[in-house]
Amino acid sequence: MKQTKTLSAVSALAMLAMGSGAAQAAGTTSGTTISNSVSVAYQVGGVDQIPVTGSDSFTIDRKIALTIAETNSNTTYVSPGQVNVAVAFSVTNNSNTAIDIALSATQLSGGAAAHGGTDNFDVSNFALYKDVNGNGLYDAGTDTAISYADELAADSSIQVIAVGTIGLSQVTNDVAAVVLTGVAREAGSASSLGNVITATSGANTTAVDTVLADASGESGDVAYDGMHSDMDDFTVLAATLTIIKTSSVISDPVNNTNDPKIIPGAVVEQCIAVSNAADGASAESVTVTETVPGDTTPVLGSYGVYEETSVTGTGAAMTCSNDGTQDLSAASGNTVTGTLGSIAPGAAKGMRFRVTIQ
Ligand SMILES: [Ca+2]
Ligand SMILES: [Ca+2]
Ligand SMILES: [Ca+2]
Ligand SMILES: [Ca+2]
Repeated sequence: MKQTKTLSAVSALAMLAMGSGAAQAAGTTSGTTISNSVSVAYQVGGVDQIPVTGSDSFTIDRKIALTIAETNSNTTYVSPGQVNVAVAFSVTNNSNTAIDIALSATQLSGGAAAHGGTDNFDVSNFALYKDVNGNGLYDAGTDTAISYADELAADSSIQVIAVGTIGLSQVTNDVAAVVLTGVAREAGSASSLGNVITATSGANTTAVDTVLADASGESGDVAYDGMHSDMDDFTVLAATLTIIKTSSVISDPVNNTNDPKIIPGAVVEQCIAVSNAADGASAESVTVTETVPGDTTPVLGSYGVYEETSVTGTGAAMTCSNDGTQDLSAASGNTVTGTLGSIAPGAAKGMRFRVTIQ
């Protein structure tokens, strides 16, 4: 007997689950009519009578909710001058009906950023796009400008990207903070932004009533206001180069290399040491160009330029380590060029060349 009861309870549950086949995280779709029937059996004089039945039905109201969320929990590192940098957000409809979501991306003017640091600059060419190929990056010709999510179905999401350009003068640890705010709107018609959604005031009615059920966001919206927001940011990693130039006399026509002095005809070796700050980005394609003064002549064919992969000393005491590779073609006329390549954060390289005093 007990087993029978248990079985019937299970199948009743299964039926319920199947009956609400559109069941979703947002719950039963608004406008759905749920009917309850009841049957009362009874006997008179020991004989079963025709049961009495009754029914009731009610309509599911609208729960309006939305979530704006950055798609990763990190800042986006950028370089000075970098174009089309992007931060990505998901826009989710948590309502039990399709809605439009109006979207506005703004930039903070000062204040705490989401991932530490304080907002201290704005990106330029700031714009919001639908991330059509979902890679979190801006792809010209693929990603499309967007100002609202249209006819977003219950429980579905789109990804958008806020895109901008970093100024060339920004320095390491500069932060530009971005806010994305979504406002729930009526789905209205396709390809147009629907009207503002307002909550039903007063008592429940037999029609489809509306309840705003959104949470409070990260910037400027509260719970149950039909809006949601989240913040993200760009953090600059620049390469900060320091250049120290030193010289030493190698020989003169009188003393040769024995305590030489800088007299006409003397050969002077110059070192240009270049270091990159430890807290920034790698400096790439580093090229050092020196135009030697008019009273000197580069020692070209016989000496050229030595491109050094390290230096000795730090800061103002940096000088060439003499580990360089000779490059005989690195000078032309009075111009001497050292091609140093990449200098990693915290690393230093140098170039050495010689001039003759006229
Ligand atoms: Ca800013
Ligand atoms: Ca993209
Ligand atoms: Ca619409
Ligand atoms: Ca809210």
